[in-house]
Amino acid sequence: MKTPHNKTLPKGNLFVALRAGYPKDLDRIAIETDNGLCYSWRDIERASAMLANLLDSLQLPPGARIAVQVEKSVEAMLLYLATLRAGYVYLPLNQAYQQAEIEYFIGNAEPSVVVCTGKNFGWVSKIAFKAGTQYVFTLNEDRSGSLLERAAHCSDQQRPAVKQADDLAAILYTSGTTGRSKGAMLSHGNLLSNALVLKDYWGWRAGDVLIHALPIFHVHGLFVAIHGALLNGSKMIWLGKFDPRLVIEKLPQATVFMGVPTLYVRLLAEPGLTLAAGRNMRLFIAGSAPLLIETFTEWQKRTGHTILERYGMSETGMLTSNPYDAGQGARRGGTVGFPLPGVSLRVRDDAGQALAIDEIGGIQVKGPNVFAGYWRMPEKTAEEFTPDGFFKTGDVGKVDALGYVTIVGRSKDLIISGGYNVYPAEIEAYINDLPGVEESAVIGVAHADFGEVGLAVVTPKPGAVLDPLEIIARLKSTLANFKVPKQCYVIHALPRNSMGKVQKNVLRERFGAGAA
Ligand code: MLC
Ligand code: AMP
Repeated sequence: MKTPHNKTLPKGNLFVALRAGYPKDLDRIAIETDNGLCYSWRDIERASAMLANLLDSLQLPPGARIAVQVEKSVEAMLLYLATLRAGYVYLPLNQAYQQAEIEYFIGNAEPSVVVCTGKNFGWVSKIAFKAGTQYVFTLNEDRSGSLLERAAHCSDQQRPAVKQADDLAAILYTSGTTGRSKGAMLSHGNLLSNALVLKDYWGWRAGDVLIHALPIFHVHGLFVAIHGALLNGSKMIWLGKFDPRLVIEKLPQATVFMGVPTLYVRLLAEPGLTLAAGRNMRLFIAGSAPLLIETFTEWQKRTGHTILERYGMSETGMLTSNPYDAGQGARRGGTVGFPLPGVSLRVRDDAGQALAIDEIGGIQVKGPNVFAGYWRMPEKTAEEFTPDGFFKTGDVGKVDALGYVTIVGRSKDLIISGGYNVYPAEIEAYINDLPGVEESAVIGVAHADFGEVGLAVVTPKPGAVLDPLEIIARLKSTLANFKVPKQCYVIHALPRNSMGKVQKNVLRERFGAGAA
């Protein structure tokens, strides 16, 4: 795998670089969980070695994928570290995915190892073995399951695999505009370069403590949060699920918090969020979806802290950030700040021509953090890069005279709901397959809690009678719950323009108010 940034990528195994950040005293607490467990840095070192030795003992082919669909747990994070350590490729999967979704990911990625929960073992192992997977292990939230049982017999000493900057470390599936997910291939160098830049840019320092309240199958929770804490040798207060009251209770013991905007909205709904609660905090970071200016302003009033908003993607890691340091400028609500050091960002019109300051167009990026391409999709990869090597993000925005980037929309037909991406084309394909459905359109509409949610508008085949609640129920039984439209309307015909294209803007005007 060759990227245009080979020469500038930091070298070596990402795990080794993260480990170099651990404190000297390995007996200090690295992770404290919400169910009362404590893990020292030595525990992390030993347990990741044991799991890496287990993977090593399986004699997997080079570049083998380790697909993981489990509940959030420290052990799941250790499995991620072990995969890096053993030199294989980590493939995290949202725990909400159901059979058809998992069948696609496993069929496409052809993992050698699949790790799932004990409760899903029956159907996941069936799919995996059919696709040629050699090993299926289980891992449960309570640390039971065959993975840890097997690893318990392995040595706690392990020499990390030698890795080059371009070697693949992880594949993150991101949904595609045509409805099929694409696996973004991220190398050790991509991930490490981004982690090193963020450590510096966000001023990580001795004594920092991170509240980790995000899922660990996406860039935000898995890479930005975990790499940040490990590289800085910082303790994590580990919450299995986001619970606003628990976060507020833990704030006095922490200094850094990261969340998608919905987390901030839910925290603001708690009377316990006060100046006093946030007194020891150094930094609140938001991203993954647009942060409303009302949330930004309200947060300042209630806590005295200015949220630092940043912007990123699965394919690129973090791209821009508002400044940490007041000397570099103010944190401006409604903007996503400046391109991070090493990231080139430009705005182009549809014909690929450069746009002037404040003019709105497609955001394109280049940098050591930008992925090498989509897994086994060379044509799709080629389409998404410009001839001079910039990645077309699909986000629409502008850069002002001071260099602040603002995202104003998306050219990709994508809904971001509570920080999760939902591609209308995928949901429409499922709806169109339901009996009696002629066609459908899924639109994103504003939502007070999730920022945006999906809403489906469906037309019946001649003579068919459709029940919107039945359609929602059918989708719930097939798709990850966050993808299911929150409402469904049945109408006679979808509005189309003169080219025959469905006018989603007209549907948004007609139905948008209903979901808010
Ligand atoms: C849950 N539901 C959602 C949803 N999450 N629906 C739409 N969008 C979501 N994000 C469903 C539930 O299944 C349930 O459905 C109903 O909505 C209410 O659920 P809830 O109990 O309120 O949800 P909860 O479990 O509290 O989860 C909400 C959440 C979670 C906000 C905590 O969605 C979350 O952790 N989001 C963070 C996602 C994230 O980490 N994104 C980073 C991507 S990385 P029903 O039908 O059962 O009632 C990225 C790059 C970058 O984008 O820049 O960082
Ligand atoms: P994902 O594919 O899950 O990595 O989602 C990446 C997308 O999330 C980006 O392309 C943006 O559309 C969106 N995104 C991430 N951060 C922000 C932000 N701060 N503001 C607006 N959109 C964001």
